[in-house]
Amino acid sequence: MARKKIALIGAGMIGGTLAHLAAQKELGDVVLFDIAEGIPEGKGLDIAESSPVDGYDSRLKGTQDYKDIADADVCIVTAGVARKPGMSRDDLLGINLKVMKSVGEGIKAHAPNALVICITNPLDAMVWALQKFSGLPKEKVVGMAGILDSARFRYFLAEEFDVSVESVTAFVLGGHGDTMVPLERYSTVAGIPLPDLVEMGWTTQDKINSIIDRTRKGGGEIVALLKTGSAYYAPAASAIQMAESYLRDKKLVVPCAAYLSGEYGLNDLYVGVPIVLGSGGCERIVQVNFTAEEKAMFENSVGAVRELMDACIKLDPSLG
Ligand code: A3D
Repeated sequence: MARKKIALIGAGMIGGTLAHLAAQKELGDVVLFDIAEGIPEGKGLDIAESSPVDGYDSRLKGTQDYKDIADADVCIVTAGVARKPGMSRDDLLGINLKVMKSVGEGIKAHAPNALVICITNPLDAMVWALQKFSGLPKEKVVGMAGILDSARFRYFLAEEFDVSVESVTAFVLGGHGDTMVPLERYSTVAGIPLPDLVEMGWTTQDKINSIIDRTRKGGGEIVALLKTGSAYYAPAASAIQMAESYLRDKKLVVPCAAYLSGEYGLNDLYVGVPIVLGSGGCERIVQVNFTAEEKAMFENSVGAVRELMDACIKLDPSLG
């Protein structure tokens, strides 16, 4: 059986980490594409030189030519600019929208059958624009944010309870940003929901509230520490989980930015919802019932995503 091909569009901090993880897990051969000459070639060669030590056979190639991504099975898009301290994700919109246009056209021309996973911020608006620019089927274009946001939530909860991260599940919906919606009653330790854990005396509601706040600001916390860019290890790990679920048809139920056509009463937008991710791409959208409070938070988050989409349309009326 021929190896799968993973194309990484953008070979910066996340792109390089994606290449390393994809190769180590032997998900397939890896092509790193970037406009910066030498960076994708250098990272590809450096990672390839670690393969005899680690014992994997993925091939890695760096390029500035879209032809090299031909027939990729998965394209993971991180091209664009990342946040620096003092910047919000939304500040990136103008530059990254132009980048999505060129990336969308490159993927359309050379890898139209791929699953496309967008990571570039501001995520929900960029994945929406990327789908339009590429013209790929909506179920084959998804955004990575929810796995990362829930991983952060899970990590902070595991620390609070002093239990394994594997025993903690978390449920985060909505747009990727400060309006994201962590759902307490669907977040558990070994199936026991957070409100029950508060009743059992494992923690207090105040502590849960501050963990939720830290989760919402999780990206900013890393930006403030790094000073030169944003998070890349956990974002890369999250996107690799999505690629793996698609390539191995695992059908993981994971929160992703997915295109809604009627689900949650919404149309023509991408926002974070739980999906079944298998060989068909986004195979199903899981619709949960909200309490009044959760509904208000979700609507607020959707409003923030729509504002960014409107800003995109102003910059590029072809998206309207
Ligand atoms: P960085 O290390 O700057 O890498 C971006 C790369 O994109 C650079 O190597 C650029 O040369 C390259 N690039 C720029 N324009 C183009 C183009 N037209 N075609 C191809 N390559 C191009 O950033 P990073 O890897 O740290 O982050 C990448 C993106 O992910 C940023 O927009 C971040 O804001 C975003 N991000 C999203 C999340 C989510 O959870 C959604 C988390 C962390 C970062």
